[in-house]
Amino acid sequence: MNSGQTLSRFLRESTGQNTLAGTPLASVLEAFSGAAVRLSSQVSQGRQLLSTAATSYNASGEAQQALDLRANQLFISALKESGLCRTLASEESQELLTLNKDAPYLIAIDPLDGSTNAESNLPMGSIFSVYQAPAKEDISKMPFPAGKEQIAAGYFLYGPATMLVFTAGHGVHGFTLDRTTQEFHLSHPGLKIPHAGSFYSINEGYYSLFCQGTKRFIHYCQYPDYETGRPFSSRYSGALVADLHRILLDGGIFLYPASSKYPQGKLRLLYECQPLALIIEQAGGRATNGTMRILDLQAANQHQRTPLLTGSASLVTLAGKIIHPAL
Ligand code: AHM
Ligand code: MG
Repeated sequence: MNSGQTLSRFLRESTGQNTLAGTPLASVLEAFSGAAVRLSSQVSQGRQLLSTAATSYNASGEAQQALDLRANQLFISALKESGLCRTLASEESQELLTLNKDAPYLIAIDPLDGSTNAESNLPMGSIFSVYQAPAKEDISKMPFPAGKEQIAAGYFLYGPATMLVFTAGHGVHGFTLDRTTQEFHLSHPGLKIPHAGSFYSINEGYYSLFCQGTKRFIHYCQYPDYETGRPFSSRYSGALVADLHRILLDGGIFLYPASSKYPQGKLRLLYECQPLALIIEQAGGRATNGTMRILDLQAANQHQRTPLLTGSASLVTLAGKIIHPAL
């Protein structure tokens, strides 16, 4: 894999171990990247800073901003045009959508993650997940299988630069958007998360709402210890994609645990936690809900929430033991 190679070339020309090139899955990734390039340029135009009023509410009861709806539309039309997405689950659509009858893939997306950052001009992201559609689908049931059945997953990070990080089950690759050419270039081939790390990422404002186990783990992160490099540094941006990206590159742990405000956690299993769990596992890390592997879970409905602990393998294992010592 050539560092600097463009995404279009990577998706169209087979070289070495790249078995993705020219496949229908590569066309889905092209559709995602086309929509994300458009979204990235809209985010950088700054219209969200001029008018931020919420226009409606999504299935989780959260305010939708114009940018959330725009992002949803961009991904839906790109996927529809690809002809490859049978069923779409989106954070911003109440119900499952059928885009192309008999198409080969089921797709789940969070079109604009961390959109409350929009009005502060802070990072945001988009998350996606791809499954093979079953031969026959019982439309009365949730068609999405357990997270470990994902055939690809990725995220776009709209930060100072726009990045795509994805896996199609053979390692994790990071591409960076060159704004002048509007092309993604391979900047982070074969990403691996450090086995340990010194960042922890959690909304500590909810401290009093956490269970004793989560409070114990926060104390662990804060307690000085030369050997493990503690106290760890705390980082929390309010955009999962941005926080997780730092953890992927530098090591550490991201937690969005259960609290008395969100007894099931806040993040959604299907289109936030499972795609990110696949990326983190492919990079050598771990992702659990505290006791169970995220990729072993199957969403009972598309907006189901789950607690999430993810990042460096050693820290996620330790956090599970500290938070749930009896298990
Ligand atoms: P969103 O997809 O509606 O933006 O919600 C998910 C976001 C995550 O990006 C972030 O980690 C979390 O919500 C922040 O929530 P909180 O403000 O409760 O910490
Ligand atoms: Mg989100």
